[in-house]
Amino acid sequence: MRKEILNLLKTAGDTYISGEEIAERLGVSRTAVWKHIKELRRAGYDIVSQSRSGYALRGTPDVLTPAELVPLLKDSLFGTNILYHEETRSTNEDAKVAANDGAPDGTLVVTEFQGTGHGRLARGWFCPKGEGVLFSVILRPTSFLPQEAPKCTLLAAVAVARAIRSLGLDVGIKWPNDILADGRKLVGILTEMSAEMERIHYIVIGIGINVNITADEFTPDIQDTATSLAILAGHAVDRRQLLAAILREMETLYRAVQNEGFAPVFDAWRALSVTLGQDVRVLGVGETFEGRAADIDETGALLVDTSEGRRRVLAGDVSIRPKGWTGTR
Ligand code: BT5
Repeated sequence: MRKEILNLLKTAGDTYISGEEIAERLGVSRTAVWKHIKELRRAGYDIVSQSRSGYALRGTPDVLTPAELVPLLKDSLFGTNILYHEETRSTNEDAKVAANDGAPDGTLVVTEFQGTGHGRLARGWFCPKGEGVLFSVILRPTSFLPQEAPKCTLLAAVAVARAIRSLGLDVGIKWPNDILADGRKLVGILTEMSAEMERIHYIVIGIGINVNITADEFTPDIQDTATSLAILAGHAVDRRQLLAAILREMETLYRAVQNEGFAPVFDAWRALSVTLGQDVRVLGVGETFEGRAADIDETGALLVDTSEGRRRVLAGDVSIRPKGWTGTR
């Protein structure tokens, strides 16, 4: 009911709508309307009232709730099943639980805060409450095999990079799973999968974006390596519109992949890459080497030309640094 009242207020725009009209249109009592309005105000909606004219919506809270996202994701695959948690441990963990319980293709898990958000190799993902976009999507593709799942990281990176570039900000993709601006990390992507040899049960793509975090809010360990959209743009960025734009890009690419395979994703990825053509230092488990990042192959692996020939680098077990890097992983 609260969602319906909110929709009526949103549709009315600046004009007032009377309690009586709301009650009539939704088939409830005026007291019930008044109670829901009180609840909406408590949730952060700025609803003004005038005794003769009724109610009008003047401001919405900066939240990623279904009430805010559904209108932006009409007819979208990722708008059909939204699981929202104001706070949670990790949206990837939530998504895996939901997927094991049968959540459908396109399920979106979104939160304002993660207590134990994580990246690859159990590394942490940090984000103050309400200042990032933290979400995971569940995919149940039928058109490709488990060994192709890592390519979904490239798909997600292209979608996020495109949505951010449409804000007029210059970002590039660092192989395999980071989006960088000014050489600093802006976005992290973590793809996980449950599968048998020949069949994917589900893929979970988790994405963390630094949106309205200020420089002094980053923890000391990432102060010199992280950045946010607000830092780059010089103003706060609307998280709802950004998330909706990313999900639209992801859906377009996902549908293209289901129909024609990953070739369009690879082409787009190459064009947005800041890794290709660079001299890199590859920090593997127990081995380090240098070379020039030449391309990605048809599996999404990075091809690095070294003095001893071409090496194929798989995601998940390496860090890529500029040539000559002497720091630690
Ligand atoms: C990643 O891992 O970059 C993937 C991060 C994915 C996070 C999302 S949030 C929603 C979903 N739910 C989850 O639990 N995870 C996903 P990796 O390449 O391993 O990088 C992790 C490293 O990035 C950390 O060890 C830090 O050094 C650094 N880091 C942590 N938080 C950061 C931030 N906000 N901005 C930039 N760098 C950060």
